[in-house]
Amino acid sequence: MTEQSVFPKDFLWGSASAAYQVEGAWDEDGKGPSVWDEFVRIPGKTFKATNGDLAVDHYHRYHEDIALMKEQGLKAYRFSVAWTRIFPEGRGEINQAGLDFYVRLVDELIANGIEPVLTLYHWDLPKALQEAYGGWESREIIDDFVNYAAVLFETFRDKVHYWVSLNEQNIFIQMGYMLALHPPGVTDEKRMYAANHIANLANASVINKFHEMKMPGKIGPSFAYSPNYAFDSDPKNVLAAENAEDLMAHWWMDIYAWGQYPIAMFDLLQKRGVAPTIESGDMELLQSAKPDFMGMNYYQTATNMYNPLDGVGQGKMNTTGKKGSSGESGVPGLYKKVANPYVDRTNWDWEIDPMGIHIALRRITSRYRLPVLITENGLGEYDKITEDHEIHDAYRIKYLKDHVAEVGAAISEGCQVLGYCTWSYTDLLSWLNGYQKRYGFVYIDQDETQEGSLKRYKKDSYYWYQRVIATNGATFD
Ligand code: BGP
Repeated sequence: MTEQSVFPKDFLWGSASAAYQVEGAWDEDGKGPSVWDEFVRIPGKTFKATNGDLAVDHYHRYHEDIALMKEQGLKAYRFSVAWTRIFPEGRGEINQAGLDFYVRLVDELIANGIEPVLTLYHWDLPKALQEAYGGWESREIIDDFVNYAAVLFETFRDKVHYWVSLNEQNIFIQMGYMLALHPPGVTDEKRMYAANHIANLANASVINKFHEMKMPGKIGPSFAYSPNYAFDSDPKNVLAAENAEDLMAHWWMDIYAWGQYPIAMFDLLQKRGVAPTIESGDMELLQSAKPDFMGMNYYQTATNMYNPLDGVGQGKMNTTGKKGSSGESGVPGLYKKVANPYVDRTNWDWEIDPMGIHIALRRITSRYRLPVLITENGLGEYDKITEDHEIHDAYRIKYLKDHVAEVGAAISEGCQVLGYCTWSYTDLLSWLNGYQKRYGFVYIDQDETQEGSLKRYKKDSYYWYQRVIATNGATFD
């Protein structure tokens, strides 16, 4: 317990979600299909073939969900807009019924004193754009994305003050174009870097549009940052960690903040023939776009070792919740990710490293001098509900408490942190891990076969966060 809060008065104690993972109503009120609506229907793609058709029915129950937020004292709620509700085909005519849902949602949040944090893109690309021109692989997407964003900017100009442009570009690009675990299910390094470059241009264009429209508020991307450590002080391992930090983190964040690709990695990818094609004007555009903050999703760190040219490549991911079922992975010649002997891990083999969030904040602050909005942090676990409808998630409280303490420490060292959003508010669909991996403060009665009443129950962590918010982080024990 700390006596005095180090958190600024207006600190955004928040929680987050994403449209596809909570809303359901996948084809209601004129919504068009997204690439995820299609992908989940391909056999073997998601855990037990779970999908977001119904999700946790937030589309119809947002009223009740916001009432729970209000009771908890939540200061901010981060959600994403489904592009396909606004433009069922990704472009063309606005679907007013879809836009109206978000107007109601935002109004309800504001009426309850909760700051809306709006994510423009959390992976549910309109299927029509994927089919028309290959989605992120075509520069045509830049105008369509800007046009879609501009509709939201105009609609919510005086209501939404915090905007996230792209959620975890590093994840959706790598999962979509290299690991084939997300749509469009491609494995092609050259295409991955090409699509990523176009996503960079779209991100920069949207940020510029926001500033050109003189929007009263802040905008930034949300990056999934796993700070890289060296396994030990063997210089080979230290260099491996540098490689990993350059290729897995600076590759995106240097572009967001500076409009520059890391020198060594760009050179290497060029020699290997997979670097993105830079057209004239691209770098000028990237350099002109200045985010107002760096959004950071933090879950874990990555520990690295030297990986020879004939070393490990992509390893097995644990999407089943069987601890220890993931394999080593890496990039031959650059680094490989190994288990950190100093930290524990979750049942999905995500390393639990609270000090890592502190290190992440320090690194971003020193390198980019940008404020940070923590847009996600949380623990995915199995939760059990008792007969009295209680959920004793002490492990989640511990996880969050330890992370919040480290955020506080980083603030007291001079990092400017705008807010902290947990992942997630209610339990929700985990893209590849189904409904059994739970993250919320609010338990949803629904098992991994999607059976259940969808009733909401408060977990112990709900009350814990309520106290944290009430004392502005002065008390988190
Ligand atoms: C982030 C995503 C979220 C969420 C979270 C938890 O990468 O932005 O949408 O899913 O991770 O991940 P998972 O559901 O795989 O456990």
